[in-house]
Amino acid sequence: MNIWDSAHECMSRDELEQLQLERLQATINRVHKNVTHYRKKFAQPGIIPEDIRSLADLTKLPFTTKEDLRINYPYGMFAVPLREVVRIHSSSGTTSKPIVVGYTKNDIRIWSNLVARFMTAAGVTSDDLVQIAFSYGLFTGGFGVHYGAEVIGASVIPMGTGNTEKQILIMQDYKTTVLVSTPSYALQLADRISQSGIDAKTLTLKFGLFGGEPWSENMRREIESRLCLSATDNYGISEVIGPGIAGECQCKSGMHIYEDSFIPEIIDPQTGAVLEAGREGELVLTTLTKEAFPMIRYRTGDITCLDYAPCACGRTLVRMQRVLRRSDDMLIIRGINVYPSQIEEAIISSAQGEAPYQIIIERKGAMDSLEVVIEITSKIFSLELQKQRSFLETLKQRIASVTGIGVSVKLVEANSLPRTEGKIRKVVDQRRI
Ligand code: DLL
Repeated sequence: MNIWDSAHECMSRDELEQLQLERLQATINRVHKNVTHYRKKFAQPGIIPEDIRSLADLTKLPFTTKEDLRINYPYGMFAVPLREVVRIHSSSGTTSKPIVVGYTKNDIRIWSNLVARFMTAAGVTSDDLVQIAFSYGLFTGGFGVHYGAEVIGASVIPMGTGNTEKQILIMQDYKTTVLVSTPSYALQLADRISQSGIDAKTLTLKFGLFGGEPWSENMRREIESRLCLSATDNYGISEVIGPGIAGECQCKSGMHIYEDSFIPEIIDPQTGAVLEAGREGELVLTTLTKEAFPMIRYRTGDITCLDYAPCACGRTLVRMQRVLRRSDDMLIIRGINVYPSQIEEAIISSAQGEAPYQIIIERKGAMDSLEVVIEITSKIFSLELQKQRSFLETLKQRIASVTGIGVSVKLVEANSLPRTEGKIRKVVDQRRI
């Protein structure tokens, strides 16, 4: 089993903790000096950088949340002047404004090498042809994985998302050996491949690297058998870096977190208390090597647990379990983060007031679909049919523009949505993964 950076992936715990402490102190110094938000936040409990003398002192620092990033939109959390920033990405899934993240030249170099780690761990080498079916753009998936694959020296096919027929054609003709996508898109590809009468065994796929959304062991088995490849999980979050925070090795028993670049903590999402190793809770990450956009104790909202036991692959890095669920109400639809409150705001502004509604998420075949069902209020009822139609159309467009996903919207009779103790369950997620 190849290891991309054995010097950092196989360190002894002592060496690793020494390196983490040095990098943590340097990071805290830098953000204290360059980011007003952190300076003010640290001042509340009266912390100065010199107070961080051991890794345990990290818990003295306040958490950073999505809300902090939103308030500092767009560049308030940057720790370098914009002239040093060479790339900007953003994260979906907040109400109103997205979150803007930046990278220096050195950040891109480090990021690419982190991606190269999980790709190598999954089995990718310079001999491979890597088809990337993540979107290229503000989303960190496409470019993030692309640069990592190039660092390995693999031949990259930058397909982007969608265009499933063409993806399959290219897979056949270019002899793709590695597919990188969301797990749900891999299943969609598998559906189309079998519908087209193609025998997946005749394809040249060896590895599938999947991430960006939750999936399960069942899904892994299904993807592996239907696409005839070995499937591994990898984890990332735009606010922290993008893909390249953690990835599975071929032992497939948890994702190694690149601890020389990120300190993971698990907290109780209700109390914020740090939990001991092995307990399930919310993952909190602190970056150790990022220049443009360092994150101190960022609450990811992802529920998982950490395993420090040695792994047969030889890496000494802690492993995080699959993301079990979210600590908040964020939904991931076709790889895009969506908050129900974004949809609610669109409904209220289109209906010019409250309207009872329900959001229903289903997986039809391998495809996630989201339907918004709205009860007819007297305001909507009083509209002529033509106006009702245009209300639905406007609402659909509004939701698509704030969330980035296409949805269907339908009107139903007043009081027809099921209620428990008078309340409508606003989000019904019927997906089985
Ligand atoms: O999804 C970054 C990424 C791109 C990761 C490509 C892996 C591959 P965001 O759009 O900011 O960034 O979404 C981050 O997606 O907080 C998790 O809830 C979820 N997520 C990401 N990877 C996994 C995974 C990218 N392997 C949010 N399993 C995170 C489960 C995942 N959930």
